[in-house]
Amino acid sequence: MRLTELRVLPVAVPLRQPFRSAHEQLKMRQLTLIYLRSDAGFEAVGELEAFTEPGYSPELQESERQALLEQLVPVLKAAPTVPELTAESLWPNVAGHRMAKAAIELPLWSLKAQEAGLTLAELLARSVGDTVQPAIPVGISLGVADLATQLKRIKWAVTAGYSRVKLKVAGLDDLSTVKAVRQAFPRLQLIVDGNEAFQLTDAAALATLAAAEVIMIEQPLRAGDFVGHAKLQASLPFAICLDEDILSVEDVERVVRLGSARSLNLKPSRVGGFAESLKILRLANAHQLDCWVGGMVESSVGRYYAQSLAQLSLFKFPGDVGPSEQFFTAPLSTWQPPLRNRRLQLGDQPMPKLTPEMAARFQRQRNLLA
Ligand code: OSB
Ligand code: MG
Repeated sequence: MRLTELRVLPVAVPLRQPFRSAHEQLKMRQLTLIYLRSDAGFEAVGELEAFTEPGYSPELQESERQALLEQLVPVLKAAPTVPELTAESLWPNVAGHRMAKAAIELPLWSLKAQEAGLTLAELLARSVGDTVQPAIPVGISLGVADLATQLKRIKWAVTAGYSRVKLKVAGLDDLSTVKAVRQAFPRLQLIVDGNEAFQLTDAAALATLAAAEVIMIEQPLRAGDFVGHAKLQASLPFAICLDEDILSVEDVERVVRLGSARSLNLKPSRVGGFAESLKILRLANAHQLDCWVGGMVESSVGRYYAQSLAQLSLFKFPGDVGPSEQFFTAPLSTWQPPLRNRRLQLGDQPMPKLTPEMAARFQRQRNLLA
């Protein structure tokens, strides 16, 4: 496959309501869309999913856009024939910048799927010898809020067809909210996301969440603290799931060796693309680490990639991959799989196309491969 066009379009999309985590409060989602065209005339759009605040990751929308424009695109321009579809083989001499690499690597997989006459999910499944689920149960991630707000949101989410709820917490004070939610919803599949807000000395307080029958807690401690997470996991009766900590398959090897977690939140853009995601999925599966697909408050463009990955049968637990309308009113693409009969219906969705307005904005951008 040879690339003939690459165009870049920064956008800012307002959120319906602010999304709060222990890291930040998100009101406006800045994204950079990447348009690719191959010599066979196929088109795909990717999305740079870095944030503008440095809490979740040191990779920022501006720094990664710069890395993409100044480091990644020149390499593609010099050698536009795409070799093996891994960030490693595409940019062997560029360290880090995983979200920038993923913004190009993911749509390259979409181009390859189109060339092969497959859906993206089918191509991903073939690469690991797995099958595709045409419809999947999905979860929803709810930002930090008071009890009354969470109860209202959960009622809406259950009615809308979500199968599992993730409550974000920003500290010990929010644990009582989780327990009260359990009282109101005795049968809800419930998980908690700490986004690094806790310390090892909070272990006993966190263990009280067992009474609320939470299935897992995501990233309770600071990223990098694999040893601390192993100690905490040994003292908790429910699973730890790592998110911020997992940037590569080597991080998962460390989790296996130390026992830092029993579950992984897998985000293709955080780990630098699908090739690394599939390596992680294989390793996690070999070691009974329960892997599920996370979200990055993506537009429908980014959700297409996360949802296609989540279609693999290897994923057993509902991901944060519901419709992007949860966050945004104005869609950027035609990719809008409906949540019906408590399943996201992905089986009969045609490849996403940009809305005419977005397509027109792209055509005015320079072709960086010309
Ligand atoms: O910690 O999983 C997280 C959003 C932004 C940054 C980090 C996280 C999240 C979410 C949202 O939880 C998940 C989604 O996009 O639905
Ligand atoms: Mg998380």
